[in-house]
Amino acid sequence: MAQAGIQPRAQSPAAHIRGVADAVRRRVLEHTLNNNGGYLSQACSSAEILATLYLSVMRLGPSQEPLDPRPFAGVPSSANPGAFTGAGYNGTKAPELDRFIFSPVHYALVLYSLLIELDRLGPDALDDFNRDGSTVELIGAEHSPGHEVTAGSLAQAISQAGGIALARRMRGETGRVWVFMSDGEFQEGQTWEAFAALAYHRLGNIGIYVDANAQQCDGPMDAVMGIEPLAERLCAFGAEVHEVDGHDPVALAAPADSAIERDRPLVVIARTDPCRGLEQLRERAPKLHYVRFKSDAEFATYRSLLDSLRAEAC
Ligand SMILES: Cc1ncc(C[n+]2csc(CCOP(=O)(O)OP(=O)(O)O)c2C)c(N)n1
Repeated sequence: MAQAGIQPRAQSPAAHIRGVADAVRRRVLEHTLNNNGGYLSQACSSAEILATLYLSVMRLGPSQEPLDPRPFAGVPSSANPGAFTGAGYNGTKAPELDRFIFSPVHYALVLYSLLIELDRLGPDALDDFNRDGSTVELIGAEHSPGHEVTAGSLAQAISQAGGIALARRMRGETGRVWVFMSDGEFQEGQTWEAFAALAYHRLGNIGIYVDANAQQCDGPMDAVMGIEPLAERLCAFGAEVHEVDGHDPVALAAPADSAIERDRPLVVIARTDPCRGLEQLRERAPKLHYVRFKSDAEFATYRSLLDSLRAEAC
């Protein structure tokens, strides 16, 4: 307890982001235990990146959507005026505000968990996860909370984000476009075509954060198809590139300084650990893509790990 007259030291913004990231990991672990599997290693690698984007980098307004997500209202078409996207959870669209484009949508559980920690979603929002008719999809889509585009076929969102950034510049909007990508998406041709277009159009109003966790679905990136030297390749494609520790909120936020005027895309390659915060997961490497616990002993181990992480957080 603080002594009378002595104020407890306020938490630094970086410590707050770290705390939120840890809470996201705990929620995703709990969900994985209760739902026979989950994209858990993606929470380990990306929690600080996404928390830093929401809490430090992006200029977003308050959520416009209900705490309990609305059910699916059909795909957008002229015959379906009721269709909606999940972008309202990132605030209203305004010329001076930023937009967020979430690309590797199998990370959806991580994003939903973050939105819960940030009170943009209610604490029970995961109750409908992966249920028919729910927008809280296992593989997120444009109607899912926090999502603006459908990008289940990886590497498509960067092209859509480029179009949005170009349109915003043509309209004279000052808000920026932020994209979250995974490293597996740099194995795909569309990503490089999109970067060529971003550089050609001198789009300085777009910033891309890459979760470089060195993993993809079939194992380590290098064992499937290596993408290095990623920074040099992106520089050659005309981007301004920074490589940072992807678990350090200060290092993550530094390149995004809004005072810097750019005429080329910004890329932050966040080097991350797919087992960060859950050392036990290393025993499963390299099979980390989708974690499903099998034996009673494994369930017991991870349940007690969750209990100790919760106790540490108190
Ligand atoms: C175009 C396309 N090819 C393949 C897939 C299947 N797929 C889903 S997730 C994934 C892993 C990709 O690795 P990465 O995006 O780096 O994700 P992480 O390993 O960090 O989960 C793949 C290949 C897909 N969704 N889209």
